[in-house]
Amino acid sequence: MSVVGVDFGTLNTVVAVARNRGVDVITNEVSNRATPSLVGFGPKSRYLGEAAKTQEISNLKNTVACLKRLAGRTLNDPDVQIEQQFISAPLVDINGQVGAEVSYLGKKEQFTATQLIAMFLSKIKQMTAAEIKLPVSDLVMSVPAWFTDIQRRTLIDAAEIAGIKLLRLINDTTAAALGYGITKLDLPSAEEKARRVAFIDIGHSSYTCSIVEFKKGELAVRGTAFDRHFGGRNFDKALVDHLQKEFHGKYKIDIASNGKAMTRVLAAAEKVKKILSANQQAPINIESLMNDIDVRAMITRQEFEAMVEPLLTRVHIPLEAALAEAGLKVEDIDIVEVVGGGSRVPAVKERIQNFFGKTLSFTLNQDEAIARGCAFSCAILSPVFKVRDFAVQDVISYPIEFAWEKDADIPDEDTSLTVFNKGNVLPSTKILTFYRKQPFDLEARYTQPEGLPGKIKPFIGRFSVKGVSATGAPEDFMICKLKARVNIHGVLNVESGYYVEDQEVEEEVKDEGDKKDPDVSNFVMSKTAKDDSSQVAEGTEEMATRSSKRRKTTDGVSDLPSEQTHEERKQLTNNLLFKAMDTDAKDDKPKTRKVKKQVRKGELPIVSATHSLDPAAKNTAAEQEASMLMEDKLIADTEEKKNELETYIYELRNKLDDQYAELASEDEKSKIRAKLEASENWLYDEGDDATKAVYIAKMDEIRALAGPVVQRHFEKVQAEREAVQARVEA
Ligand code: ATP
Ligand code: K
Ligand code: MG
Repeated sequence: MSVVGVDFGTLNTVVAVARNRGVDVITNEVSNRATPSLVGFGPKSRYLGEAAKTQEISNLKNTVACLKRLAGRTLNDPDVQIEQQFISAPLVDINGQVGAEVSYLGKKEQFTATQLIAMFLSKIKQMTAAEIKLPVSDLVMSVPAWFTDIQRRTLIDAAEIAGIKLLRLINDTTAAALGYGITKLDLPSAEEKARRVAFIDIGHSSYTCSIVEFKKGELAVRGTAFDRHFGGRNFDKALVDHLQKEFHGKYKIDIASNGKAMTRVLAAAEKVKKILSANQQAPINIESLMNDIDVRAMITRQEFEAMVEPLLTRVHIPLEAALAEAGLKVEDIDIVEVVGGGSRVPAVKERIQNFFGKTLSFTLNQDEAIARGCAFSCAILSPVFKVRDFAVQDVISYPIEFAWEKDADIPDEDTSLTVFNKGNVLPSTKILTFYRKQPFDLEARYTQPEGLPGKIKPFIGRFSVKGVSATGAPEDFMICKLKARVNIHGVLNVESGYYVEDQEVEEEVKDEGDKKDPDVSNFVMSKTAKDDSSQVAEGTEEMATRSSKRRKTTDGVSDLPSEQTHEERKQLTNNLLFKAMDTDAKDDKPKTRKVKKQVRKGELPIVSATHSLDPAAKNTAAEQEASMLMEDKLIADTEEKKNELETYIYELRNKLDDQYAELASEDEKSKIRAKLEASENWLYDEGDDATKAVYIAKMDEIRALAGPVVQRHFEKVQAEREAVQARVEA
């Protein structure tokens, strides 16, 4: 069993694994510590990761980049039109989801974003397994904090199609914060003031800032803000726009009219940008860019900074917003940690530094911090690994409301309520109470559609509550309790339902008022004529509360689901521990009193319709992925056998003139030479595209013919070795 963390980036993907000694970033098949997030298609197989990068320039129409930016999107989303500027394969609509049309195995094929991401994750899985020599299943992957429910579900589906068990989708900056906190031994204790760190991640396409508070053994995100269209590629684009004009004037060519030229200039621009991070000027030289024209240019840092000024003026916006959400001021921040390749531009660092008025900290590895944080998260969640306990409390990025139809029996009922607010803790569970006589439906949706990325729709899911009837409860209403949860992936579900009845029970009297579990709060959705909410709080006030994480609760425990996450199990153990300690401390008999309580009477089945793929579609996609993987492997094996044959022919021919020269008759030699020549001609002709079995058979034929000579040579070497041995021993 392995413990793996993946930073799935727009440009590059970094993989870290937890081993006994700590967390290491692994290298891929060409010894790189980051793998291009690319998927390509060819006449015989797919090209994934590094292979896609190698083929990219000659295979533009069949190469798909920026995979994660396509997750959960539709073709007509204006954000997808932006992506098309950076993706050379044509994007298409596939039943309402964006996908790409490519030529694969000699045919036009269309793959959805989910499938394309699954292909890449499958590659990451194989690559990791090959490197650590262990099968890969459990994994934690990072996502931008601004990913919505549909985007997260797309990644979860893709991971499942790739045969990966995703233990958690964790926000990028939260992962970096975890990696930071878990390795620090000097964090403030519970009584001390928390350490406040701003984490800033600027990648290839987006920019996020989170304000995080640390204490020993725990972190809590206080506020997160982002710019979804701010990253290294926007700086590259500014350079390309400049070069396009310059080349048009100087060489009378329009690179925008030529896909290959455009891609080459984009690659050159990225290089220039990187050089300018450490130098005052950088040259560009591209041979035969188009129309046989060689182009050259020189860019100074000053010129570059002028070109990207519109971007630089946006640097402070997410920083301000994150602070505002956290309710803090610049002076409250103790440390500013910066990660992500896009933050290496000196002018960007300068703007951030000016904003905070303090020297930036780079104690984390800028390219690897997020992957490492993911691996730590995986280690904490995985049952097979023991690590120092570290509690992670994140926040919800967009408010979520539930809506339902007015019940004819309850005239004054509201029909919607915001249940999760922006900034609420994540994960978070809320118990919703309904008074109903018949089965009913709930719809969950984002409260503020205008705040969502691009044209993502506010709809999250529809939940049908079954098994409701007019029985038992006061005035024949059934008191229905629904458990709505934004889980550790940041995905919303109505996880379970049950109904309760009011009963009188004997209960112990506590000295101290029990605090409510912050993750589990109760909402009465409907006020009935006979509203019994003696111990169930009204929603609005509770929702605004951000309570401390450590909790002593007795009530919340029964509300936890049967299939608890590892984290919840640990929390539960803590709760039980606290309870035990509380009662142990008292010598005298506990006092009791009679109270009215709601007692759980039975389950209410929930039927959910969400953006997740249905199991049948997921199975089909998984089978398709498995068969493409087999095909790729067969092609790779065939290629390997062909190369072996080629090498064997070459080596045997050399040996015939060298070590075999005196061991074979002229007749033998000419027969073997003839066979080698024929085989070689065959290889470059009809044998260029043969099957694995045919290459193996060819090799066997030559081996059989050369066998006697090889045997003689073997015996000769053996005899010589024995002679040497005899001399040494004499
Ligand atoms: P995202 O987080 O947006 O999904 P990502 O994780 O793939 O993207 P990173 O790997 O963090 O992105 O950063 C890649 C970006 O960093 C690229 O645009 C790259 O050109 C840029 N970059 C890397 N090194 C430098 C440098 N020395 N100077 C300027 N930019 C750099
Ligand atoms: K990355
Ligand atoms: Mg990134």
